[in-house]
Amino acid sequence: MPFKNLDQLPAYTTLQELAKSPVDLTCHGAMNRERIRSYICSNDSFDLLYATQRVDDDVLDTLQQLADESKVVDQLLAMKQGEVMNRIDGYDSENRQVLHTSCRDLFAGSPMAAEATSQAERELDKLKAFLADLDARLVNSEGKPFTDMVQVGIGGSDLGPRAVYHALSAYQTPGRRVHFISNVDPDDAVSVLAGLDLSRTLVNVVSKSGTTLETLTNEEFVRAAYVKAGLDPSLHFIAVTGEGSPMDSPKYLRSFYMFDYIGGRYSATSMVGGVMLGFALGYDSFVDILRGANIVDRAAEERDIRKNVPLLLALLGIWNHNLLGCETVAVLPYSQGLIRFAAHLQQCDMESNGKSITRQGKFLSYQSGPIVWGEPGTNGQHAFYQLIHQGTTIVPCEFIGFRKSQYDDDIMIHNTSSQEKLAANLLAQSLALATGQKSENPNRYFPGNRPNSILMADRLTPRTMGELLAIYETKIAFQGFIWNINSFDQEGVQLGKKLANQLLDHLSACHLDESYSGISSDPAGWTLLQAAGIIDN
Ligand code: G6Q
Repeated sequence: MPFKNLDQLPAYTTLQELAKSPVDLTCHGAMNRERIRSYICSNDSFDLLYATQRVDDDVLDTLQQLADESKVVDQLLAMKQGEVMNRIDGYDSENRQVLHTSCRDLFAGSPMAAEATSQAERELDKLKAFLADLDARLVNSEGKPFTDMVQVGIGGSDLGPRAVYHALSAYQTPGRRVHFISNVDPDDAVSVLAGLDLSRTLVNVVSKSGTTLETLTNEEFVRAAYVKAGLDPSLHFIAVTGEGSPMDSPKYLRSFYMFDYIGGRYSATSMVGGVMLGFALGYDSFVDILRGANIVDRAAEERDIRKNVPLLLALLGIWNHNLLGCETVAVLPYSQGLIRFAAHLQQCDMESNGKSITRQGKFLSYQSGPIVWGEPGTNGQHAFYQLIHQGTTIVPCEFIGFRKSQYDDDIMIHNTSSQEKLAANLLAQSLALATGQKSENPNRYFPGNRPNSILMADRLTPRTMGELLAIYETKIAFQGFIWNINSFDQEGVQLGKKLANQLLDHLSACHLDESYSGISSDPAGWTLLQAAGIIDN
């Protein structure tokens, strides 16, 4: 499929014209009933309310044209059918398929990438058997059931799964808890291990490559704690890794596979998330997450942008970023469960779309991915919302909210529940950002026209969490397709890793030979080690 650059698409020129005078949301009556009620896009559980974006029908029609001209839905279909999308033409690259959607293409009869889905099914069967064993007979050496799991992994092997675990802790199997060690900072491992009864804890080591420094170091750290406690690690340690990786070894109690066509940051619905989430929530809840994700994967095939939530979200993002010139986007969930969701999205979005070259290896002449950040509301309101309302930088906001709480345990104060207070705050922020406030007093003046949208569902459940994950994964992929970049590699993380290894080589040489000096082979690195006081001058 020939890919065009964003600025080669005729619709982009029209959008540039339209962006000179975007709709003014601060005008009296701009946020009218008809606009609010008609600018809603719904897919299954989620409604996207976007009347508070600076778009009108002309802009939306032209964004539709942009979607059609870039063949963005065809590109998604090609991805899901197994085309090699992770590549840069004519240059050495990962050169892989991108098939995270195959992990959840289990419900529609005929999967789009049959071989990948049958591999996912095989791993799911293994997981089901393992969880049944844990319920029935798999116990520790003293015959007691396992109560805790520590997931050791980093990046994609940590952020997505951890975000989902926190989001769904309300549905946790009683008596089971999960903990995470990701950072190579020894304090991370020490503080997590301190509160645990290791004899009743499983350790789930997750690394697709089986070579990641942080993960292998932390695995050894935790193994040493088991040995010190007189426990046999082979009865506690589980692996999730690529088939044939250095971690694909019989030393583990159980091993699960993930495959090279699943990118780390897109792997929460593979066994990377599955083993831990299955342990914490039960097998059926994990399947519900997959079901939710698959519903969105299928809804994303819709070509009408007004009926396709991830596509509309992607296009609104491009409108704000490339046409209105906003540098960042804040993701603001009004749900405490989503406390780690922005952290997951920071990786998923910025590692995917923080690129400067096209899929043909040419430098981009327009902006690619924005800076993504966020925190749950209403806490954020008492922190950084000042800047969002009155600062000199315009920050488009993506609010996420739910009509009902997870625990259904609430309190009425002044005739409203806490959940209603939460929802009212979300809607009020959205409106305030859009309409602003006129005032003679410049200190109390709110400029308004600050674009935002709201993703709203009934309740945060395993299924809606799966939907939310897939909405954002797909939004990110759609944006990458339109920018004509490869959203599925991460070469930008390699240089730092290489230099860290070089510095570690110096430190290790110093431990072996006190007279060692790296000044001639690596003057900058060696001097920096000295300047930072890591080695003596
Ligand atoms: C994600 C990246 C990266 C990766 C970690 C961990 O898309 O590839 O964040 O997930 O570097 O890698 P391993 O799973 O191989 O340890």
